[in-house]
Amino acid sequence: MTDVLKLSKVTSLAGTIEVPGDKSISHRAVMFGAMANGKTEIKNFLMGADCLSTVSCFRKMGVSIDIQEGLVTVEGKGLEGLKEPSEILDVGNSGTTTRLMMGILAGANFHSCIIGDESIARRPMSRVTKPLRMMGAKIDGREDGQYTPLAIRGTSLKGIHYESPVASAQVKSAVLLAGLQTNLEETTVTEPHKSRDHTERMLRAFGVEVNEDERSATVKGGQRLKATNIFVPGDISSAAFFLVAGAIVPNSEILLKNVGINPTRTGILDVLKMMGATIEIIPQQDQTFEPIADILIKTSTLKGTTISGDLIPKLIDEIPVIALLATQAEGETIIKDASELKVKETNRIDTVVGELSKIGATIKATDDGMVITGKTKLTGNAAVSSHGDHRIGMMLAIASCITDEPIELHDSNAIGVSYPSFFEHLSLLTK
Ligand code: SPQ
Repeated sequence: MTDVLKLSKVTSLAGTIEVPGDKSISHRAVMFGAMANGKTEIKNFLMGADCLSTVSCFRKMGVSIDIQEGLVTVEGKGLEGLKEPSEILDVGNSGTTTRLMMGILAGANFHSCIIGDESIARRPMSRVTKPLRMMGAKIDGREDGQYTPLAIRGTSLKGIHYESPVASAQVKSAVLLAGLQTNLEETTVTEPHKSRDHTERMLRAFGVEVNEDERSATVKGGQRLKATNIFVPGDISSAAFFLVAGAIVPNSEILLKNVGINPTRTGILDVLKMMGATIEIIPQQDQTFEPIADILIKTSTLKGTTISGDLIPKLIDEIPVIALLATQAEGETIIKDASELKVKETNRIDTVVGELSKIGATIKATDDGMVITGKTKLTGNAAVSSHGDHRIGMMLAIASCITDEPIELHDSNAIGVSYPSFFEHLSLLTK
């Protein structure tokens, strides 16, 4: 993949694709496999740069991880089997690797250092450092543990009940993973809105008891993870790009196979329905503890909507491409309660508004989201950039399918973070 791509309008998109494995689930499968006793086989693992960063970090802690096409085998030796890394743990661009690993390393019996790329260095880590310190963790980093590089001196931890100010699966997971390392104490995380629950589901698959109610999850310390085999469903966050493409490109019909439809992730499907899209969800037999469906999308007549509250955590990573969708909907689409967008790989309010404005969208930033007025003709004829953010890169590539003139997409390599076969799939569907 070259780093600057010239991308042009297509006449239609049609066909069937299977998007790669879910990024959130792939990370957790490697981490939990490494923490468990025995061999964990992971099918349909996402070979994206972020998940490979997780693999590399756990290899540095002495875990044997074998990668064959689509199959990853982790030889777990239990939590006590992790070794002090002699090198710095480099998380690359991955917030999930950073934050979940902080929870694991806080209770380890060794010292470790975490570093990442320049985007990671800007992302707030105090949201995890703070509750972990309440549990007794010894974590240091720039600005008192707010930013990487981080240094973690593993120590014994105590259980807490943490009221998280943000709905964040990364915060929740880090605290629960640290909680598993306490001496039989209970650890609970309560969130303002429920975030994705892949950690809770997968911990159960690894034999851990997790109690949940509407906005809380609780684990008891001292539980051991038992190795298991994991099938990773297709990533709905990757599917979202082709769901939007199918809805906005004329004469299109796309079938997406084996997409994960965990209800904590399906906000994009709710929004497509709210906006009037022609979409069919065909449930498939679950191969795992996560529900799966095939999804059929066709060119649609769309109307604007309001997206806020509980729905936001269910589609937080899809907002860039939902903004594009809204440019093709009649009337106003209002996205609010989404200030978390400011602390992703980029400030996704600024990058979405900035890049879509360059190609003719009527979009304005607000304090906690954006307002898009449609339906607008997207002009193209501009140089746009992913700004190193995979989701911005893919959103712009889908936008190019309907721009009057071609666009020049800079920094397209970022797409490899979560969807290395993105352009292959796009050309497969292009008629
Ligand atoms: O891993 P990273 O870099 O944080 O990735 C992103 C993404 O767009 O792929 C966010 F920028 O996804 C997060 C997501 O936003 C992955 C994630 C998880 O696997 O637990 C949870 C969400 O973040 P958060 O902060 O809401 O917990």
